[in-house]
Amino acid sequence: MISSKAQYKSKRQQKLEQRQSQSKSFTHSTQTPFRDAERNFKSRLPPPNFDNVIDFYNLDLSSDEIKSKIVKIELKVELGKDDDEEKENIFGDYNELKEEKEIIKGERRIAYVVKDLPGFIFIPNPFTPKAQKNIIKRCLKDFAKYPNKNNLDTHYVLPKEGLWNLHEKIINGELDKNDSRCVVPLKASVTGQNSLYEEEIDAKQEKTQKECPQKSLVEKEYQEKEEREEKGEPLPSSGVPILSPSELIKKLRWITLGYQYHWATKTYHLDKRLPFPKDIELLTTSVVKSINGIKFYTNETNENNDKQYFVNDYDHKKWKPEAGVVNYYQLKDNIMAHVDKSEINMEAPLISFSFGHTCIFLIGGPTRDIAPIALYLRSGDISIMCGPCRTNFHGVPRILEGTLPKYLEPNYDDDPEWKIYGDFMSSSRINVNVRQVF
Ligand SMILES: O=C(O)CCC(=O)C(=O)O
Repeated sequence: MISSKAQYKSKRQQKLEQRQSQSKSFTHSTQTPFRDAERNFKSRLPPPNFDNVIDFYNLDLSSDEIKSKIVKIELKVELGKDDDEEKENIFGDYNELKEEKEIIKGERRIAYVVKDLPGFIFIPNPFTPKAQKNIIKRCLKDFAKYPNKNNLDTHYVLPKEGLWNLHEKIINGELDKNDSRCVVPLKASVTGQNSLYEEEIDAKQEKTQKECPQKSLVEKEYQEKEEREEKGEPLPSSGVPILSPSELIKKLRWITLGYQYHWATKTYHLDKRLPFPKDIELLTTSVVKSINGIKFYTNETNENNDKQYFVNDYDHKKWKPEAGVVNYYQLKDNIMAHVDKSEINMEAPLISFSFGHTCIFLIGGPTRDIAPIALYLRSGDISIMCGPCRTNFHGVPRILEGTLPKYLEPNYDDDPEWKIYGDFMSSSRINVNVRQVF
């Protein structure tokens, strides 16, 4: 007897599939094309359709339609190449890059553009594994701590030394399990709500009072609470879980660099400007220099049927990286369609670096009604949005499991220091994106 596969599906599974297909047909008739694309890539069952995702590393395997849209261009200057030859290349040693050819497919002089997306530029990974690891370490150890703001600040009293540093101490057995730092206290406890850790806060308060008798911790927290209420920001909640630094580090979603961002009003705190990290500044300056003057023909024509071209004329001498966001994704995370338009200077490009697992990146047009293009962003890849593309909707609907490059795995080489970072990266993707505000 020939059996159909459906016969072996459990009732629960059949119901689930029925519900999903019903919600799909509803979606197609009522949702925007951007939302449709997001739903496709977020779907676990049935799995997404990856047919039209642009893979810049395997263009020869792409459909003719995709091939006809992509143009390979030469960057104006080699990335990381400085007039001062003695200076260490911020993308890593070029000889090392050549030796690692099998795992690093990018070169330092090429980029790709998409004809119907003028202003979007893709640079395949120009980094050595070592340079990538250095930036990942910076994102976890140095950037994810005070005074940079992050998503956990609202609810937790974060350690000044940084969550990552405490996590490292715990893993390395350097912290006694009774040490109070093994648990991150909730802010709600100091603003009068329930918490199991009030004793700890009391102890902290006593210490603060000794060090700074004029201002107790409670007073400071109340002041912060009032400020948050005035600005319409979320208040600390006692309903969030109480966790150790090692558990909480996996809940880190973003931090801000340079001008700190106020998410509730979508504006920058002009009074909270922190020095921008030099290494990230150097990376972006090199990228902006390399794309200054690139030109290509788009798919558009004018009324005389003349082919239109796009030229990126943003002068790299004007580039000032002033604000940045580091996004930390766990495998199930995503970022929905949005436009980054809080900057006063919308002429300057937005530069974005990917590290760790591969993601699906969607980039559309000025509204969600324009169907987005989907592409893979792998570790080390750089994407740039400038010109008309600077205000286009974009998002990350999916991180792809099992795509961490070998050289970022915890035990890939004999670097004992990397092990703990590699463990974190086994379920993560990190994105660093940088903007000029003025
Ligand atoms: O993770 C990415 O590649 C994009 C992040 C992004 O769109 C954003 O932070 O605005």
